[in-house]
Amino acid sequence: MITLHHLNKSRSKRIIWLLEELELDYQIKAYQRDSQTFLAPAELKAIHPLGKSPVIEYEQQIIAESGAITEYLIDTHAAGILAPTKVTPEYVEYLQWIHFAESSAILPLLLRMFVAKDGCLTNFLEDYAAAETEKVLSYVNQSLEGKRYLVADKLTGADIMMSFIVELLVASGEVDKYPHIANYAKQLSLHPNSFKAGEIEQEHDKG
Ligand SMILES: N[C@@H](CCC(=O)N[C@@H](CS)C(=O)NCC(=O)O)C(=O)O
Repeated sequence: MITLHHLNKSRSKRIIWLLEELELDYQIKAYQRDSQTFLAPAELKAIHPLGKSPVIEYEQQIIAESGAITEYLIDTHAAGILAPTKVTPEYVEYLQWIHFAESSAILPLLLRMFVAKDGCLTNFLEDYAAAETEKVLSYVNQSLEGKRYLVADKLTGADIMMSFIVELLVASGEVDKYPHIANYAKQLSLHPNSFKAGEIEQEHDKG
């Protein structure tokens, strides 16, 4: 049995979707963000020193980082189904998107959110975050032209990882500036296990 340490309104929804997609036996231990700071409660630090979510307990091992959890669970349970065959050009593309989601893509989006939250004048950060956001989103938009999924015309872990980025963009109200991302966002949200993950997330959100 896998235990998912899940924080409300978080990247952990990716892992709910993945676990549902893989039809694995799992339980959710839910945590709520602090209503003022939006940070995770201290209890999560007892699970992993960073005190962040998602974290899974799997066969006596604690695994943090949504990208690592995604790659590992797919490798062990769905290689060739939710990932292209290894040592192929599609597999390289798949890896790039998995890592892109938690590196190049997330950084400018978070910077922009933090700058807006602070509401201060910045010398450099606001323009940098805006320019980088435009750069990464234009790249994603262009990459999705004429496609339903990012890689090999089928759902892979890369789409599950990118779903959080796409949801942030939808929540910001700007998705229509990027028509191919907008179509992709709609398509992913209607995916049965993505929809189910949204319902499960709601059930565990007391915020
Ligand atoms: N790179 C990590 C990021 C984990 C992360 O920052 N999670 C956020 C939720 S989306 C969190 O736990 N924030 C609460 C906090 O930092 O206190 C991953 O992909 O899992």
